[in-house]
Amino acid sequence: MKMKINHSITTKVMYVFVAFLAFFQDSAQAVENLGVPQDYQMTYQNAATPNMADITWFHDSFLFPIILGITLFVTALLIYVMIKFNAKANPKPSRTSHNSLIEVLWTVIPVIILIAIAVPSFRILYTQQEIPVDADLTVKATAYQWYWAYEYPDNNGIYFDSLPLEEDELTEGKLRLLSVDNPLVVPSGAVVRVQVTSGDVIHNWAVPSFGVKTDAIPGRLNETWFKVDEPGIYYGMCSELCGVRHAYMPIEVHVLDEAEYVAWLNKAEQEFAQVEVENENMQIVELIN
Ligand SMILES: [Cu+2]
Repeated sequence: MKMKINHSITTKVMYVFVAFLAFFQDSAQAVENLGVPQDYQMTYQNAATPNMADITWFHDSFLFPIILGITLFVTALLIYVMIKFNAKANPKPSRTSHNSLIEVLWTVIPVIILIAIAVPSFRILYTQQEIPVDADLTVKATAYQWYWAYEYPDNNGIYFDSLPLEEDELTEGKLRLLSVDNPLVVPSGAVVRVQVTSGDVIHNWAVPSFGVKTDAIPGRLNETWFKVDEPGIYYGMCSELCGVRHAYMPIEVHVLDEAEYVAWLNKAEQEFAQVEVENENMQIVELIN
């Protein structure tokens, strides 16, 4: 009897395990969704750019051990004081105050730690800010309540709106609150300059796997950059509270290899550029008249 119960539990555990494996295999094979949040995720998304790799290193391998060391040291001190100097163990407390050596140490050591943290921190901040070489491609992201619009100023002014898919538009592989109708498309391995601005209130163009988070401010052109080597789909969101539909302005970036990108560009120029060029011409004609 006992054996039988054990056996059925083992079988159930096996089934659950196999189902788990199948689930993860499925989600891995679905589409090339690379920069995407995972259920119960605790850490950063996988780095898609050198900048995000730097940020991940800075946080996981540099800052975290320092924080851990300080926390353990302070905890050990507290425990030591609680045991050694409680009222029972130490009924007659010493009235000592001031100790020059300790005071110098607890000032100098934190300063050294802060400087050690500041050096790599500022280096990463600087590389985020400065585009290392001439950008291969410039795109302009304009935020509106509540969607993004993308423009390719060097490609016949390709301009299109990027709106989230509604629940009933979500087909296989599309993600709720992340997939859009017209994603931003860029070539892999290219240095992409992103100019970010807004048409109404402050928004923020943020893609976690790129390590990019730039405010979109009305009347001001902010600049950031990224370079992604691995073709795939990467997701982000507006990251500045911008109104009731703040959660409904996702960012979807398709990174394509060179040939696919050129093919997309040709299609996009027909689909998105001409209308805008005509409109511009119309406006110029109106201005002249
Ligand atoms: Cu927004």
